[in-house]
Parts: sequence; structure tokens; C-alpha cells
Amino acid sequence: MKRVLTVQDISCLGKCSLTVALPLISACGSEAVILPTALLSTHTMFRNFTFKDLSDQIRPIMNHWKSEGITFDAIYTGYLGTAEEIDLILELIETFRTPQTLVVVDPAMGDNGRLYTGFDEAYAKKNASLCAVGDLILPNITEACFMTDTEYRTDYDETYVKELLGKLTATGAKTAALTGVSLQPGKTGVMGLDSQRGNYYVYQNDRVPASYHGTGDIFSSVAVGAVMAGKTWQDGLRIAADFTARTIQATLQNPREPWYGVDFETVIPELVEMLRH
Ligand code: PXL
Repeated sequence: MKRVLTVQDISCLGKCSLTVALPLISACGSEAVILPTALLSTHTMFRNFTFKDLSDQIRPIMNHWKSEGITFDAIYTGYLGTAEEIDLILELIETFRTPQTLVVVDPAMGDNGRLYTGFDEAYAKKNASLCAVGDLILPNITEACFMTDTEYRTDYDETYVKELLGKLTATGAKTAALTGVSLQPGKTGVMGLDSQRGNYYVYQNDRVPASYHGTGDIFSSVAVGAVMAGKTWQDGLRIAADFTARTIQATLQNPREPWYGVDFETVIPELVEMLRH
């Protein structure tokens, strides 16, 4: 069985970061090892959330794993917390990376042209240095713009997306994929670039007219899980896009839909099926 280390915060309630990564990586058939970077009562879209930085735990945990000879098939990072913490995560990647390890970075820090509460430009730049060591990086357009000093646009064409992908891979990331990319009216999806082979991949779904928190984490968790299940990065992105779209549809059908996250749980059987083909 593949072993995936996922490094991100744990928002006790909120259907994001570790509370989605754990079940989804497991559903994809890999062992999920967690390294929580911060403990929050909820995600940061709630008011008055609590936040406890867990940075001081990273080195002791890392040292223990090292002494036990633990290895990982993938290291997947998401929402982290502070710029200092990113330095620790870079050290962790350097310590545990082997030529076989897939390093996946989702620089979760913003959306819709804005950074989330608590983040600034310096944090965005620090995330860019983390993306530089990634085998596969999964920013949305907002995050990519902050990391590459590009103007954020809502009306754009394929040239703009290719320019962003070019800038992202120029920093060192091997494969970059942008999420939330809409190349036709009524569609949304993903566009990626494998910088070593120079090939692009575009996948578009019908846009579901709703936007929810945590869907980026769902997308990234499934992409990692699918690649660990033996899929190519392109198939991983396609499955992640299809699954994410289905979670939004399922949520819209729930008369008691939670505003703070999607009903991904009910769609897990479909994910297992998607991975069979
Ligand atoms: O879904 C990304 C995310 C993860 N973790 C926390 C967040 C967010 C988005 O706002 O607040 C704590």
C-alpha cells in the first residue's frame, strides 16, 4: 500500500484540509499519515475562530519518524499557516524525499483574487518557494497570480493560463496545474503543464452554479490519491475535477446543505468507482 504524508492544518469543523484529506486519501486506497500544522476550531471563513500554531511539533515529529526509518511515497502539503512554518516543511521535504517520492504542493492561501484572512504577500512568496520544489503543484488562479506577480483577471483566455503555467514551472516545479480554469462560458476545470515534456492538459466540466469552501482541498486530495492509485497526472486531474463537481452537485441537492463545506461523503462510492476504470 502507498503511504501518503499530508501536511496541513486541522480545522475541527469546516470540511477542509485534514478532515477531507484523510477520508479521501483512504478512499483512494492509500495510507494517510498526517502532520497537522495548526489547530483551528473552524476554517477561517467563520468569525472568531481559534488558532493554535503547531510549528514547534514539526521537528520532533520529523526526528522521530527519521529514527524509525519511515518513508513516504508522496508528501502532499496544503494550507500551512505561517512563513516560518514553510521553512520547516522545506526541511521536511528535503529529509524524506527520495527519487521515488512524489511531492505535491497545494499552496492553499486564497481565492477570488484575495488571500485568506491572516496571509500577506510575504506568505504568498514563501509558498512560491515551496512550489519550486514540487513535482506537482495545484494552485488556483488567485494563488498563482500572488506567487508570480501576475495581474489577477476574471476574463482571460488560454494564453493567460499558459503564461501563468509557464511562470509557475519556471520557478522549478515539474508539473503545474491550475484549478478553477474556465476556458469557455459555462465550463470550469483544470489546465496543466508538464514542463519536462512540454505537454499541456486541459479538462473542462460544466460549471455548477455554486462555490463552496474546501473544494480545492478535495480536488488536491483526490488528485494525489488517484496518482498513488496508479493513474497518470492527467487522469488524476480529470478524476479530481469530476469528483469535485459531483460533490458540489450533491450539496445542492441537500435541503440542509452546510454553507461551510460540501457533502463529499455521499459521493465517496462514486470516487471508488472512478478509480476502477
Ligand atoms: O480550504 C482551505 C483552507 C484550509 N484550512 C483553513 C482555511 C482554509 C480556507 O479558508 O481557512 C484553516
